[in-house]
Amino acid sequence: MKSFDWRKAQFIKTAILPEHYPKIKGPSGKLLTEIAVAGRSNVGKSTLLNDLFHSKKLVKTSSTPGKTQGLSYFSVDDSLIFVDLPGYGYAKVPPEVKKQWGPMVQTYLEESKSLALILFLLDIRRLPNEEDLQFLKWAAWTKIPIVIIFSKIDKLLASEREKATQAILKQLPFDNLTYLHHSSKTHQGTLELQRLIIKETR
Ligand SMILES: Nc1nc2c(ncn2[C@@H]2O[C@H](COP(=O)(O)OP(=O)(O)OP(=O)(O)O)[C@@H](O)[C@H]2O)c(=O)[nH]1
Ligand SMILES: [Mg+2]
Repeated sequence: MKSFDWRKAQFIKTAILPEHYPKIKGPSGKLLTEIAVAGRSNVGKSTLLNDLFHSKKLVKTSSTPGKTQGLSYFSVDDSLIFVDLPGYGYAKVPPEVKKQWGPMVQTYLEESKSLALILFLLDIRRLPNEEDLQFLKWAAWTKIPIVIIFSKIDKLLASEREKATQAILKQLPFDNLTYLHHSSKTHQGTLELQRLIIKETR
């Protein structure tokens, strides 16, 4: 297999409507496989992408949560596409932007032609809320594989993680979910996640 360089990540564009989704083809002429990164605002989606790409600033992270309001597309090594989905649940976002979020994300899940994997982030310290469960239901409806990523695990002691994990899993309406633990601060879980992505998209 061709070796894969995560550092060769590039920003492509931001899109809102399906007619603006980039359609990037690989050497075989097929659309490149897409991976979506989803979760509430501030959960660490953009930071996780920078961590995967070994980059500090390619993906804009928010000092102002809720700033990522379109679908942000990135390519890696001309082989994979990552889509940083806008986060939900930030109180200060204007109502008209909030209203747009659901249709935009739902349309994306239905319309994307090459979506192969959804990385769904949940903060290890918080129980899922209604919006998290709503997103999971939409995602499950598409039948696209979902991996739950428990983010910011550096914020808990290793001894507290298992209990926190089980408490969250208990609230999710699905069994047999694939999950892993990750910290963009310590990079714990990064290699495991990269391997999982390669495996799931091959
Ligand atoms: N301690 C710690 N902080 C993190 C981690 N990941 C992200 N953060 C911090 O959490 C904040 C939000 O991170 P973002 O990556 O911007 O979150 P987001 O999910 O992209 O948020 P939106 O774009 O608003 O949807 C930033 O201050 C990050 O530095 C982590 O693994 N550990
Ligand atoms: Mg973001």
